[in-house]
Amino acid sequence: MLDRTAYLALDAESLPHRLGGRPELLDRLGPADAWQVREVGDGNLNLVFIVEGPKGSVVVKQALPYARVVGESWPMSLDRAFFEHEALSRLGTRDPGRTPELLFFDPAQAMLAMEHLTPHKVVRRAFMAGEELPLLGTHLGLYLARTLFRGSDWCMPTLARKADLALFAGNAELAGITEELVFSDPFKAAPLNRHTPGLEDIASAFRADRPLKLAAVEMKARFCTCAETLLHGDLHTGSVMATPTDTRVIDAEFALYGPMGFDVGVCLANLWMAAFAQEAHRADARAAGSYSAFLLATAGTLWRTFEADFSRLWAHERTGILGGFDLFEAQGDEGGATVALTTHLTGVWQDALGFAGMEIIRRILGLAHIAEFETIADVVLRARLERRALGFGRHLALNRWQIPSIEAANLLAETERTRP
Ligand code: SR1
Ligand code: MG
Repeated sequence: MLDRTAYLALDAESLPHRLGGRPELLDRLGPADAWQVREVGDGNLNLVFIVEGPKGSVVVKQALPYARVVGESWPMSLDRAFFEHEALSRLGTRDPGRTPELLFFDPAQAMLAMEHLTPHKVVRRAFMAGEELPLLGTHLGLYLARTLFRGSDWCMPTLARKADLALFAGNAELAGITEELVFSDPFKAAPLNRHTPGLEDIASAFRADRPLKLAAVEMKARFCTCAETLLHGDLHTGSVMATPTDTRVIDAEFALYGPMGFDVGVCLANLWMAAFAQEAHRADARAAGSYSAFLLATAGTLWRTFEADFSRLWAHERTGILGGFDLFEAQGDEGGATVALTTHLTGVWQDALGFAGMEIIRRILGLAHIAEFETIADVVLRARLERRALGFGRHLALNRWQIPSIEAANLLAETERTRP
């Protein structure tokens, strides 16, 4: 058990004194007495500091012993910083260059120092500002294919995969948060739930909606029992930073072994929700339509890139215990390997739609909302846009076996988004 008696939350004033002896920081920043520090964390859990010195800048992230979004009444293990470090190390190896460079990890202080991504913006903020990120869909599709494939039994040596499965099973507290907040709370009168005034009828209808609750139970069962690969575990657009030419994935403290479709579905859901919110963020309907078209095109590129790169990896890196080269290619049956790939990708797609539906519903009726909707001051407009998104989320969850393609899903999103 790690001794955390010396743990002390950082603040901007004490940071240079406390970290000024770290060679990794002095190399990057220059002398500590010239450091400028600001706390910039706007997530639900942690402290995040940008530290600037004469030579450069870094980010220092520290876990708090409680959930920042709720306060000290919700104690939370500091071990999540350990799992974030372990996960980012692995994800960065599986898709090199797509995560920030890690500088040091201090387990006793639950603290991680990393590259300061600049001029990158949190993608959710870029979406609200109407900035187009032309490579985002390609980069995220590649990231998803490489991390999900290379963390699974299709690729990894099975002993290493089983050891990782056991390691990340220790992140049970954060897995439990997802299990409750995503798959259970929105479908019952949970104390932490909140919603925009005007959505009482649909919130109540969802709590009484047996097919939807059955879909939630099915998706929760997939999440809890299908330990297929190492997931980021919280891949919404606040966990991605980008410029027009670069994309980085951050904030991996929810990492766990789970179904591939979870990361894909959460990511797609956040692109779709950004489209549903556009009417409130652009000058007119035409501008909203045009930016939504970019968001849906990004979703399309993401999925098609994921499929293509996953298929490439399937052909060349199927070295794990599930590989099956001996059953197919080694016996001249390339077609059999292709059928296995298609079956697998169909499963990932259907899971992704189900998880996307859950993510949309929980971001509107559960505890943790998204800035695209939350910043809409006109609550009548906000409720109208959220209601459309809820209808779409429900449709995805209930019809995940009937939506054949990303183009079909995007068409549904656009139809719901423009519903009178
Ligand atoms: C108490 S944590 C609430 C949410 O914030 C994180 O980013 C996850 O999405 C979690 O569900
Ligand atoms: Mg986060």
